[in-house]
Amino acid sequence: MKSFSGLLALCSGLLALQDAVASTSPQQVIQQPLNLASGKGGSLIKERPNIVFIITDDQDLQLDSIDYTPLTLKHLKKRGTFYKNHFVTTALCCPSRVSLWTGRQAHNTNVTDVHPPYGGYPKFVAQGFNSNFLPVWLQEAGYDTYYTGKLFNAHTIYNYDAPHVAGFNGSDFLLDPYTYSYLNSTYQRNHDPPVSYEGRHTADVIEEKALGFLDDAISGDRPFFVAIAPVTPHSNIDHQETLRMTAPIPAERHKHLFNDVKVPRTEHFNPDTLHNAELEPKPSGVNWISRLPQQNQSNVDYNDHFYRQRLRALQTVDELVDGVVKRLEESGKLENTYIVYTSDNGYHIGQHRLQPGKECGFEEDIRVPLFIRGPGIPEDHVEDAVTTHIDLAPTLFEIAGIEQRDDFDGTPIPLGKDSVGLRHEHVTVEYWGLAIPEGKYDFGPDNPATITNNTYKALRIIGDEYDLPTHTNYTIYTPQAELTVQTNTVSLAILYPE
Ligand SMILES: *[C@@H]1O[C@H](CO)[C@@H](O)[C@H](O)[C@H]1NC(C)=O
Ligand SMILES: *[C@@H]1O[C@H](CO)[C@@H](O)[C@H](O)[C@H]1NC(C)=O
Ligand SMILES: *[C@@H]1O[C@H](CO)[C@@H](O)[C@H](O)[C@H]1NC(C)=O
Ligand SMILES: *[C@@H]1O[C@H](CO)[C@@H](O)[C@H](O)[C@H]1NC(C)=O
Ligand SMILES: *[C@@H]1O[C@H](CO)[C@@H](O)[C@H](O)[C@H]1NC(C)=O
Ligand SMILES: CC(=O)N[C@H]1CO[C@H](CO)[C@@H](O)[C@@H]1O
Repeated sequence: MKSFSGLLALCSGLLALQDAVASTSPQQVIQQPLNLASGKGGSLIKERPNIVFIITDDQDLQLDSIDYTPLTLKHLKKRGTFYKNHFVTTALCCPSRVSLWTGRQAHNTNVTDVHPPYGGYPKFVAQGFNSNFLPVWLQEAGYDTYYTGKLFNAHTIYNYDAPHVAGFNGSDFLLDPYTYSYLNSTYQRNHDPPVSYEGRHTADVIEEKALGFLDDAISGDRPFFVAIAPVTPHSNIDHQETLRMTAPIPAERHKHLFNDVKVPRTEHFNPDTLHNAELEPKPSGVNWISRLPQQNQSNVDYNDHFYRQRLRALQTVDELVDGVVKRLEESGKLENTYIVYTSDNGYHIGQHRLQPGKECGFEEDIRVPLFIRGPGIPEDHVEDAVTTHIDLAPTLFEIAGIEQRDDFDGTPIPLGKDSVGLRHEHVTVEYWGLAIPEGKYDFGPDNPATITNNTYKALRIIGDEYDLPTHTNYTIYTPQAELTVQTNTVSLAILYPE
């Protein structure tokens, strides 16, 4: 029971923080009103801003991926705001995307996995969200809506019409089991049957589809929402008997790039047991992470290659951003369009000795890029406010001039430089189930490196005077069980007992 008082101190600290957070009612979140076009009746509808939403797959912020995408930096960071403290609430594609498009935490969507029974497209439908998520709401509010790319996992060539995804005027979805096949993607347009794009690079296919929908949207009479969801830089998965997740495959024209680039050797990269100047030996993680073996040189070299393949593959997204901005500019719509750029979750490669992957509560996994450019958004501005994926649907409501919903867990994020809104200082991070090493080492459901019970809840807390927690770990004893509280510069996670 040595840490019991520590537990009390820790818990009361957290409770105090939660109280502080809870006492901030949505009404108190004061925001500078956006300088949106106003008018009467029909003209108001006409002048409402357009939204283009680009969402990449597994793109990190912490491993510096954005530094390698100069066009995105030029168009979105320089001409817009970079939200440097933006987090996902669940570091896994499908739960994160459902939270994003509904504005709710995963414990409230109950879509907590990538496959049924706990997640995937069928679970999204079963939870009633197909008639109750962002595109449906935007359409009801007068927007024309379009989507191309990956929507959710377990959205397949078998279930795409049972039912069709609702809420879009035009859609062309990547479908499993070919979603992550960089050279053999399969798409399904509107209510048509699936079409295979064998032999074409996934990036070229989505660029064509995205610009096509953008043209459709631009030629319409109503304001538009166009979502573009490339699968890049997710691992490549080809449909075959034995599942394998390998490095992404860049387009031919980018294969030669970045030969000397390596995963940033930050403090937590493949650490020795005594990896830092702390006074006592300290594994850089707890629970199963503390038992990971240090990676040997061949493994580190492979992971560096994996990293370069991600950066190379991302070049196509960079080109896509450029193409989208140019098309908007040519049409005269750029000035009245918000462009949002983010990813569904982050990614780690070698930090804490982890093989490439996500699903953990570490900074690499939960921090993702967020850029917003558009009317009233400060240019070349870096925003410190803590923002999360569940805030994005509320933010788009704000942009579109729609009244906030009672079932949103998130709140609109500050969009203007002078926003004085009270912001939350915490992010609720939650996760259920597996942690899967991707890449060629330790992959596979039967490999002991696949962790079946990586379930945790965590609070990541950042305020003006604190950035909690620090490099500490606590072992906590409760009447029920021993809990390990994981703190790793990162997030404070309660890992369920082993
Ligand atoms: C969440 O979904 C799972 C799987 O269908 C189900 O067993 C569970 O009861 C659901 N939880 C809630 C709170 O609805
Ligand atoms: C988009 O769909 C909505 C809802 O069905 C409809 O009202 C609107 O007219 C459609 N827009 C176009 C351009 O067809
Ligand atoms: C490519 O995908 C199609 C299905 O869309 C499939 O029939 C074909 O076998 C795949 N090709 C390869 C090489 O896997
Ligand atoms: C390096 O580590 C990997 C992963 O554990 C292992 O498969 C491989 O055999 C090791 N290579 C050497 C040269 O020790
Ligand atoms: C967690 O999973 C491991 C196997 O990955 C298993 O050995 C262990 O018993 C599990 N612990 C709990 C609490 O389920
Ligand atoms: C899992 C882990 O890292 N546990 C360490 C937490 O810190 C104590 C000392 O304060 C170590 O004894 C544990 O090994």
